[in-house]
Amino acid sequence: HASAPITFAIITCSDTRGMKQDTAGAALEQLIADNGWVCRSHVVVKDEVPQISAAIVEACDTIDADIVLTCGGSGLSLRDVTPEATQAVCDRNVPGIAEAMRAHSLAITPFAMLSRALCMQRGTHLVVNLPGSEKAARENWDGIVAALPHAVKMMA
Ligand code: MTE
Ligand code: CU1
Repeated sequence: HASAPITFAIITCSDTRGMKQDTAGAALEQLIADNGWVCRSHVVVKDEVPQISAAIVEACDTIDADIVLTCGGSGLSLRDVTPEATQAVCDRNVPGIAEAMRAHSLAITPFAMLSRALCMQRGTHLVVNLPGSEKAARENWDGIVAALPHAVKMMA
């Protein structure tokens, strides 16, 4: 029988955007659906470590999403704390996914090297930091989407 669709949660991290302005999160919802996968939740939180970490824990432990996509807060501004919030609640680094995002993105813009994005496991859940602009989020998704089904299969 066909395997169950991969489940996702989206956490947009922004001081300035609400759900209405979150075109990157909306684009990710559409990309998930286009693949026949399921987005179980989509929230917007402020650029604060406790809020972001709590949203990641809820997405993994309560919502039980296979893959948690954070969106934004991975740059060099001192307000960008999404990687730190990710590291605080995850146990293992998966560097190849972040490397793949940056390798793919560097062919598009040198600004890709300014991403501090992490990809980490929290148990059998995968947390991926994506950038916050819609264009950048789409391009980073394109760089990793091919490996996501196998990643989820390996964590089962
Ligand atoms: N990656 C791609 N593919 N395209 C982009 O336009 N923008 C970069 C980078 N990665 C970009 C990208 C920029 S300008 C920044 S500051 C970092 O992602 C971090 O973005 P964030 O702070 O929105 O998370
Ligand atoms: Cu930037």
